[in-house]
Amino acid sequence: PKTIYLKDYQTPAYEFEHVNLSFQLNEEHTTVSSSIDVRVQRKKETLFLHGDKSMQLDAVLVNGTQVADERLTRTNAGLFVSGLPEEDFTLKIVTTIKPQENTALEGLYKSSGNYCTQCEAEGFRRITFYQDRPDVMSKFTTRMEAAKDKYPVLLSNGNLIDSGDADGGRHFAVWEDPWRKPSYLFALVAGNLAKIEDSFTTMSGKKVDLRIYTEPHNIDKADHAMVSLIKSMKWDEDTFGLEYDLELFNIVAVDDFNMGAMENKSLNVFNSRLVFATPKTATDADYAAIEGVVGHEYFHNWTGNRVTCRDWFQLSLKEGLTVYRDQEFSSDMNSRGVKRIGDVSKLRAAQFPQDSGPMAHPIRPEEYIKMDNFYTVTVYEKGAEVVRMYESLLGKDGFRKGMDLYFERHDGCAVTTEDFFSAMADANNTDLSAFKPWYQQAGTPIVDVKTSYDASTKTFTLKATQTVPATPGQDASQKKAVLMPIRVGLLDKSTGKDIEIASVNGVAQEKGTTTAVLRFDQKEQTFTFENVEQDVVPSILRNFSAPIKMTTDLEEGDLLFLMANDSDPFNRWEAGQTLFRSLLVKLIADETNGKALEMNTKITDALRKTIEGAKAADADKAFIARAMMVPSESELVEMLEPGTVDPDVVKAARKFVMKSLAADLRPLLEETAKANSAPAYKNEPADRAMRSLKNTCLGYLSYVDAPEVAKDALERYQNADNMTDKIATLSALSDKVCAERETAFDAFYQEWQHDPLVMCKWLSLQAASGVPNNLGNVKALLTHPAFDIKNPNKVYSLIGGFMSNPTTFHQKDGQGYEFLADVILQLNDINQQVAARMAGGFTRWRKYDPSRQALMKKQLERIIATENLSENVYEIVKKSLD
Ligand code: HT7
Ligand code: ZN
Repeated sequence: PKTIYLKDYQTPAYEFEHVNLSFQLNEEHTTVSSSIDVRVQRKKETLFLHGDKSMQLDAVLVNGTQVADERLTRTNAGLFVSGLPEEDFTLKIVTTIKPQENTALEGLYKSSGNYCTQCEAEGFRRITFYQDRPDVMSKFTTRMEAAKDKYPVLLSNGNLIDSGDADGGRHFAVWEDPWRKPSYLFALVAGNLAKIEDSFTTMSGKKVDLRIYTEPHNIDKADHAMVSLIKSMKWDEDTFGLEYDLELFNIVAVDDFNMGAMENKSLNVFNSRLVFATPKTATDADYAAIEGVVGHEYFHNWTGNRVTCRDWFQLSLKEGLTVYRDQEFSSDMNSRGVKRIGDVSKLRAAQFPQDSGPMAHPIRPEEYIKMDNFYTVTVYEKGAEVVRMYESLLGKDGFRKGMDLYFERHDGCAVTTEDFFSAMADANNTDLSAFKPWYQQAGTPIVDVKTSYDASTKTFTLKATQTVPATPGQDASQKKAVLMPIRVGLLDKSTGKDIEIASVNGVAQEKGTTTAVLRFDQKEQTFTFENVEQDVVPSILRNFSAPIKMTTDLEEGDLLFLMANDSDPFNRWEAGQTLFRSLLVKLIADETNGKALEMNTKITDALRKTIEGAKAADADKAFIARAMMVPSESELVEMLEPGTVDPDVVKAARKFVMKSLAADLRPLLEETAKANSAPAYKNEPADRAMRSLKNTCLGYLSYVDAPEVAKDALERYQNADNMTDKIATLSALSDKVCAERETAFDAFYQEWQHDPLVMCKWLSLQAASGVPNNLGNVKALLTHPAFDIKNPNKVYSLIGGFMSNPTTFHQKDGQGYEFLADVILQLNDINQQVAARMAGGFTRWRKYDPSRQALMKKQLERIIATENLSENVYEIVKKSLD
């Protein structure tokens, strides 16, 4: 496999001005004709057109004349065309493809009998031969023709300019997109679809028609997505002054989709999982995810489509920025603090492990074999954190100025992360050069902070050091100190209130400042807060102002104090998490050394106070539910030394904490669950918060060893009137070996067997279960009618759920590993993107104890030795073994 390097980037020698596409969609094959107006930028160069080997090349014509065979060279990757005219010319290409046989779900394929496309990153080259690279931007006109009865709806990007009947019971539609775009934003849909419609009037008074298409039997599930779309359009105008630029915006939901959704210009294609929602079929978390992703794809219209990426190394330019935008949107629509806690939890559970493993890469990677493998939590989530740091450093207004300049300079262009960086710096007239390593260095910076108060000088001092660990291809000595904002507040020890911060290092702060933003850009740096009248407890890294691992000299008492008093919701939560983490790391060591485990009762008491807070009239119940959550096993694994992790020990330690808390707080948990059990479902913020709190209490109570617990959970399951509560009760039962578990899971199956998305929940709950011999259950589910290996959602639910279940996947005899390798090899021939995602289950093999390491390595070696391994899987496995 060939590695692509950022350093090899070259501008295209030929520009594609306009592309006329024509699709003849037939059951046996599809014919694609493209006619391209080519502009010569550099004469005499050979033109390379990307093109997958699965396509049949029927004809290549230049200015209407067939190109001689000796001027065409076809390879596995595409077609070289030489001897081209030195003046602008027309290139015509005809190909034949078979979408009905496409199981990779890239390019043109069929889902539930309907045609749809997925072109990002490199799917367009499976449709026709083309310069399939984001810096080639063209105006597209698309004509499609298909059988009218089977495919009554024909859609593409832009505006419908013509339509009508054709011979043989067929019909056609012609779409014209007035905006130049790269091929990855092209989309086509043809099928039997129903729609809901609404409209939005933009800030300059233009009416936009909004349509969501689904298969007819699901059309009653799209209303929440439509409301989310309208909210997104309004939010982008209010927050960034960004208005929609066409008269039509379409969303199409499809069942078979490799990722979440795709921002094709004016024709977003969505995984149906991120469109369909009714209270009976979707959880509160699903509703929130739909709102966030509908927003995300809509926001791409400016950050991604109007301003796009020069090359795929720049992916974070659009993805990091758009994730930041969707996070802000969701924060404005819901509770900001709770949203931030959720986002940071995700970063810690998924991105931090990636950043310290064999797949670690900077948010702007420098090389790849398959671009698909770089749609990662690093590019997306860490990328969003990097954007958030500009906002922290420059302030909200400064950030907005940077965004305005970015659009002013680059609208209609394909640009780089460097261009974004320059817009931010130039708009604010500030030197941000120390910020650049965020784009170049992989690895999570480690920051240590020591604090002290000097009563005689009335100064509070914070000494910080930063290091970035070694990552593949970058040793620690190469890593530079990087500029990061550290938000700090100081709490009066006697009142627990924030004090006003007068000045730091001699620089006066704005009047009324209670959170200072420190610019930390040296390996070692001291920050002195002046005029601090009394000793304080510092609240450091408020709102998680930088994506780092921080240690401090704060003691247990300080953390308990912050947990009770901090005005910053993130740090109030974080103080509790820090206490839980240090307790759990100690318990893991004790369990490893055969010592008896002991609960820290101060933590129990603090948690009791937190839960009791729910009785207050103004209680933030969604926050309390979050604060009750004990760090996940994957977060704990990350804290342990490489080569030492025994997942059974981690699980035992965590279970001990859950059981102790459940036993000690049982009456309070029961009382809180009862007080927050609403008589009937409502989809309002206060009701969602109550459900979250109630279900967190029930989650704890499921750790109580008493027969009435399972009985109560089953009863609650039977009485639940919404999916959030159904899933909460099922998961409370899922680790138990009891008749109630079987009854509830069977009832769920009977009720929902015909709804594939609900069946995904049923599969993932079982895959995540801790019951004995769960591997046997997972293997049996592979042949269950509810499972379908060709459907990514089903694979992510069952196999993804199994991979993140430590007891089942890491079972000591290695059978879990062998099973995953079998599935990866099966998927390798069906869907390479999904196969590579599953191979990610092995990347952290060096974290585990020697015997598990050997067993996982054996499977990685088995996979890499397999013939016909896709580049996608090869890259992940090779990098894991290196
Ligand atoms: N920009 C979209 C990326 C995407 C994708 C990438 C590779 C393979 C399949 C895919 N489907 C969608 C999604 C987004 O970030 O908005
Ligand atoms: Zn995106």
